This record gives sequence, structure tokens and C-alpha cells, in this order.
Amino acid sequence: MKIGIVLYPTFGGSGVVATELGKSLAKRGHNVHFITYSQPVRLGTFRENVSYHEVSVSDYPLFEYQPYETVLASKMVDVVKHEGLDILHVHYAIPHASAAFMAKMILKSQGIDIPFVTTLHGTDITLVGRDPSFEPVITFCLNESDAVTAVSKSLKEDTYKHFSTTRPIEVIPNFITVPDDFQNLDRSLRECYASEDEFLLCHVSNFRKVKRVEDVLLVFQKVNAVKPSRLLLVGDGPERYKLEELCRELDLCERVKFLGKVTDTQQVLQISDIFILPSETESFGLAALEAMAVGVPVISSNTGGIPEVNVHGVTGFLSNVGDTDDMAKNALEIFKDDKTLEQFRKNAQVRARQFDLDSVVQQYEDVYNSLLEAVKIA
Ligand code: GMT
Repeated sequence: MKIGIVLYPTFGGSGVVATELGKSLAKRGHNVHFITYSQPVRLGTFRENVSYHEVSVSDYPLFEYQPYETVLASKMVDVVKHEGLDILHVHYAIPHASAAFMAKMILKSQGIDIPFVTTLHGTDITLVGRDPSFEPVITFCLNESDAVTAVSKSLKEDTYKHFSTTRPIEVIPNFITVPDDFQNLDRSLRECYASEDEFLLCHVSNFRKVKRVEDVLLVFQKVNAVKPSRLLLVGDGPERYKLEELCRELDLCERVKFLGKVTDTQQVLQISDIFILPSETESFGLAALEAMAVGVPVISSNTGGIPEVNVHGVTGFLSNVGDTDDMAKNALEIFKDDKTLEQFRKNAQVRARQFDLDSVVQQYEDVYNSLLEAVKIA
């Protein structure tokens, strides 16, 4: 199959999922064409069956806002025609689904029938999508997509709650590759960040308000007051300056390290003892699943799709949003002795295996196949 994948190429979860999906489809022998404005962060080096088509918008002085969506739609038309794509798969509704609809209509006028799949990732529905200035376009695109998927049951429910669509939405969860040699992962870098008698806590995000990274600092402060610990903060974003200030106010600078953006987060996760994800809303929580895959238990809020990933009392604990006392208490419960920490570590890994890449990629392939069958019949 020749598949066009449209995505945000950045560190965000939707971009990571779309890139890893494309890489895996390419390994299975499909021809994958990534279409976006810069090289996807997780794409890595040159690989078989993968091409990248850059969307570049000329900077005409006439425009105050550059028409990215229009250029993207034109690029999709071009790639579908000249590479002979069978299907388009767009990740994140805005503006990818509306650009795909436009491309589909242009191609139809030229006698080419191309189905497109829209995968909803979360903020396109729960935050951005609910903005009245986007709502009519998103509702229309949901109705016009040939198939719609959502990364969790919670996101599917939210979509029906906020948009007037009755379109069937298939839940296909995010996925992960769990390393086989979990016990032998390279943890040598740990000694650079924490001594043997200290616990190492970790958080990875894009430091937007919705992530409540200030709660990570508050949980850390409470844990550290009982058990000497260190905290690694991975990522960057609009809240970072305030967080650095809070860190100074709480007198935690010596124990907290802001690592900035890290391409291979597994390196950091595999030396950590606990992952903290206190988000206000989270459709899935891929970052938590990535931590669990390398045996790191998760202390999280109980919002959105997180409970579909992190199992309370088994792979970590869930607390109400903002309840940093409960989160700290739960982290200390995991740290109470080596046996307990080891059990949570194992449970986290076992649970992560249920989101195994191969079985999830198969679900996407099934969606593509059923759409291609429908095109053949029509
Ligand atoms: O969480 C972010 O800030 C990035 C965002 C995105 O759209 O890239 O992540 C969303 O999609 C991820 C992949 O499906 C999910 O794991 C995240 O939970 C979801 N974020 C939110 O819902 C806030």
C-alpha cells in the first residue's frame, strides 16, 4: 500500500505516534510518505520505504498569516497524484483533516478517489477544537472523513460530547515497543544525576499549562522532604520560565535539573524510579506509557484517558487533578521498600506490553484495507 501520513513533526505526542506508525508500516513493506513542514523529530535517519515531502509556505508580504493549510492541501494533491498514493492518514484534526478534505475534493474533480483517515489525538478535540472559531470546521471534517479513530475511549466520548457528529469513531490506542532486555537496560548515566540512596523522579512534556508542571515540583518537594530525591524535567515550552522561578522559590534548584528537549527520552526514563504526569487533561498520556515500557511506575492525575493506561495500585497511582498531597503520598508508598518498587516496576512493564506496537499497527492496517475495499466496490 502507498500511504501518505500528515502530521505535526514536533516533539508532541501526535507527531511521535504518527512517525512511529509510519516507520512501522514501512518495515511491513508499505511505502510511506510523510507530508509536513519539517523533518519529523522521531524519523531519524534514511530508511527503506520512507519518503518525506516538505510543505514550505512562501513568505508573501501581502499575507499577515501564511496560508499553510492551502499549501498543505496542494502538496497532498501533488503527492497523491505523482506517487500514486492509495490512502491519506492525517493526525490531528486542525488543519490536517480540513486540508485532506480539500485535497480529496480536488482529486475527485480529476477522477481520483482517495480515502482519508483522521486520527484524533486530544487537544484537537478537548482544547483547541472546542474553541468556537474551529468547531464548525472540525464537525464538518469529522463527518467527511472516510474513517475517524481516537486514541482512547475517553477521547471518543469527549468527541461525541463536544461535537454534533454521529460518525462512528474507532478507538485505536497509542502503542509502544517494550524492550525485551528490560533488566539489562543501560542505567549507567543514573549516577550522574542521583546517588544510590536517592530516588530519581522524572517528568517529560511540552511545559504547557495543561501539563501542570508546577504540580510536579510540589509533589517532588513533598517526596524529597521525606526521602532524599532528585528530579529530572525533560522538555521545554511556555511555562518553563515560571517553573524555573518556582524552583528557586521552593529552594529546590540543587535537586531539580531542567534537561530541555531530548530526542531520545527513553535514555532518561530508563534511569528514573517514578514518572509524574499531573495533567489537567490528557487524552491518553503517551509519555506515561513510554515510562512504563522501561519499567517506571507512574504517579498521575485521573483525568481523560490516563486511567486506560495507568492502573491504580498496580502500575502506579491515580489522584484527582491538583491533589499533590495524595500524589506525594502515593509516590512514597511505591518507595516504601525495594520489594514494592520492584513489583510496581514489573507491573508497569507487563501493562505496557498490552499496547504492543505490532497489534496496534495491525488495527490501522485493517482500517486502511476496509476503506480500500470500499473504494474498489464503488
Ligand atoms: O500533550 C501534548 O501536549 C501533545 C499532544 C499532541 O497533540 O501532540 O498530545 C496528545 O496526543 C498524544 C498522542 O496521542 C496523547 O498521548 C496526549 O495525551 C495528548 N495530549 C492531551 O490530550 C493533552
